[in-house]
Amino acid sequence: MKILLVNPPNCGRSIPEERYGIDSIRQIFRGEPLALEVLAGNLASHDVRILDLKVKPESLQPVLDDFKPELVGFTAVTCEANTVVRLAGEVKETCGARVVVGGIHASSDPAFFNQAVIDYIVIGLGKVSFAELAAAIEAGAPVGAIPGVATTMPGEVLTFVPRNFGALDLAEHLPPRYDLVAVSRASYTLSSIGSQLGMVASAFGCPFSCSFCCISSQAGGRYLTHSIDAVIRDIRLLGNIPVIRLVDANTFGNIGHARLLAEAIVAAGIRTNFIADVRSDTVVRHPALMRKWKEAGLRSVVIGFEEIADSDLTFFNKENNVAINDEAIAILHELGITIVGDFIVSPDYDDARFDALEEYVISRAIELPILTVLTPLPGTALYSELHERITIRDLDYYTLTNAVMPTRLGEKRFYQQYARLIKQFHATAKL
Ligand code: B12
Ligand code: SF4
Repeated sequence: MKILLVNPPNCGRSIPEERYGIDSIRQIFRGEPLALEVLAGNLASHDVRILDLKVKPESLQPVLDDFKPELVGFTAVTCEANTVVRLAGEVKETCGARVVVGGIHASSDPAFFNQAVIDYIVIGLGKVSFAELAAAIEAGAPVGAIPGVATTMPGEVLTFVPRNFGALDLAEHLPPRYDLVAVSRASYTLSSIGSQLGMVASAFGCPFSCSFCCISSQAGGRYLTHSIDAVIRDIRLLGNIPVIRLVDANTFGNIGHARLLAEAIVAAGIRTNFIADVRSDTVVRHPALMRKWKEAGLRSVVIGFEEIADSDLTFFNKENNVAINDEAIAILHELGITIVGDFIVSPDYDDARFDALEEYVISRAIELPILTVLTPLPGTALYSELHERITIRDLDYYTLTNAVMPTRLGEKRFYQQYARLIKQFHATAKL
């Protein structure tokens, strides 16, 4: 069967830009569509192509005309959900292919895609369930019994059999099809250091449940790791790439596994720079592990500090505190590992809280601070808690850079302060 896997174009709307002409917040993100490469790895019996609309935004129509796919799969984060529905409509009009949607938004809020232009929704890890779906479609067999796959029924309540995710869902003996995006490879660069960036997955899901986070929907709340051999194989498949982003939400969720992986990278003679996500409490409890990883090439870590007061961290169910965050910063600086620090700016921020955040980030010398606006993403615990306060429900604005709830400061002032901090932090940022 001819299968086209589509990465949607950079999309999402910006309130500060549309209402106040502040155009410095919106960013263009590019990186290889690893989810689609992973899916393609388990579709060997089909004729599969990957189309990255983030690289070539206008190319859907010509590819549909030329390839004439029978099955089209879209991935989508929340701010891409409306765009994917629109593109699915184009697919239906052009070639009538069956359309499947998977990824973060489909997994967190599957009912959103219960629409006429979409045939199936894949919830959570899709490498095996999508292959089962494709096989069933090809054989003309019923798909209703495939766990993790919902058949759309517009106007009715969406039902599906939940999938009990486990190691088999990783099908790790089948590597990602990195070759399918070879034509776009040159554009997968890390703009802050101007070098090529490759992506590798070593773990899925996360054992924690922070209230704002949508990751737990991916593996049904479980934390699964790839075998060491599979990770080393994937790193090698990328060839000579100077920076590798380990895309896992939490690379160090299993300490023993993380230790063995660092040792295996060194033993394999792999020399590259890694960027990976770690929790601050992991750094504090396991500084020796961080040292080992530094030796294995860990250049930067992404840490969700989120907030600068313990009460806010408790509100987010972060199971962490500011003292631990500070200790982790000191350990990482001592090791020479740069820090990409994620902070969440609440719409409740007043001038004093913006100033406090500014003071915190500068005093801790966090190399690359990333500020997002607190956004209750559909499907998260935070959404259930705050959904009555939400005033903007158009998912185009769920880029994590818009306030979808009323701001305490005047709206213009809020975005001016937000843009001011981003500009200031990025002027001195390094990775
Ligand atoms: C790499 C990455 C990117 C890359 C590449 C993404 C791409 N498609 O081009 C880039 C840099 C481009 C990117 C951009 C953005 N990202 Co991003 N990104 C990630 C990251 C770190 C890893 C994703 C990944 O590759 N995982 C590895 C793959 C193998 O796993 P997976 O994606 O979960 O895929 C599996 C299943 O979901 C499923 N599946 C996925 N797609 C499909 C499709 C089909 C058809 C099927 C059947 C199944 C399926 O099967 C896969 C294999 O099992 C995640 C965080 C995380 N750790 O998940 C954030 C994340 C997905 N990003 C996020 C966000 C918000 C963004 C941005 C809006 C920017 C921002 N403010 O951070 C932009 C969106 C672009 C835009 N403006 O339009 C959020 C999404 C939250 C949400 N609900 O919307 C996440 C979760 C991080 C976070 N802050 O919480 N991102
Ligand atoms: S924010 Fe990080 S630690 Fe918390 S649930 Fe999400 S991935 Fe896990």
